[in-house]
Amino acid sequence: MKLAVLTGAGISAESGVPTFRGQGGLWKSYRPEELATPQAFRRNPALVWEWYLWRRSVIAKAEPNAGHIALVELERKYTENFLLITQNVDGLHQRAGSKRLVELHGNIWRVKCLSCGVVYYDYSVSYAQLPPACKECGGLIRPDVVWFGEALPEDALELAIRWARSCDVFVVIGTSAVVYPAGELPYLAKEHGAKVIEINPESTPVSPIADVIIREPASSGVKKLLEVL
Ligand code: BJW
Ligand code: ZN
Repeated sequence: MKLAVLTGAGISAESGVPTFRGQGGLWKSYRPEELATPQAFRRNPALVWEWYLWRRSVIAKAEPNAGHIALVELERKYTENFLLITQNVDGLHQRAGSKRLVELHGNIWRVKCLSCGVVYYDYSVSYAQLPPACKECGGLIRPDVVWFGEALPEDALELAIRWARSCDVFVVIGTSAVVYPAGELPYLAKEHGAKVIEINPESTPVSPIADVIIREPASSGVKKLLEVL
């Protein structure tokens, strides 16, 4: 049996990392759609960096929760028949011990230089000046994440689509599933005959096509999943 799992911000909510939408989804009254865009960065890179540094500082203090850890157990059980597909940029799955994962929206702990193109990990939670400068060439750097209107990393998306099309069970955890193309993966899986399982305390656009719904927070929901899979 082949198992694919798609996660969103909701799996990190119990670690204290705010989700994007719904309660607590706003930062200084900006919506993510106003900050997570190349246009916003061009207009005001310092403001966008301020948001990312605030998020980094929250994530740096957070620990993986029972939901992240139960997914590591699932990976151990299913080995090469398991793939974790995450929209999250926080790195908490890796910190929990997940290895077989693809990041669809990049990683908040990586930066990319707009002048020389270098990509490197950078764990700073503050910089002497904003926006920060590239350590190689002094050019403007940006978070290496995927903003609205930008293409997802080709390899990661291809792999995610391949698994959605070929898995037997597709589990969707803690995502509003409104952001595409990630939000399309559960439908793709369903179309190809997979059973779809949703773990989310709220209903989402995936709920109507789900074969099983666990209306619970991720921490208890994924533990229940472990008992049945
Ligand atoms: C719990 C819980 C608990 C709470 N336990 N659960 C139609 C079709 C296709 C595309 C589009 C379309 N219309 C528009 C588009 C474009 C756009 C898009 O989707 N827009 C929509 C808003 C309509 N998509 C894009 O632009 C994408 N790129 C693209 O399409 O490129 C095309 C292209 C091709 C070739 C060349 C060039 C271009 C890119 C999308 C990038 C999204 N980026 C962000 C920011 C990443 C960096 C960062 O983190 O800052 O990704 S936006 C933000 O949303 C972030 C997330 O990964 C993503 C999804 O959010 P998520 O994870 O679902 O979080 P929430 O907050 O929405 O939901 C949390 C859920 O948790 C809720 O359901 C809660 O109930 C639940 N929850 N507590 C379990 N304890
Ligand atoms: Zn550079």
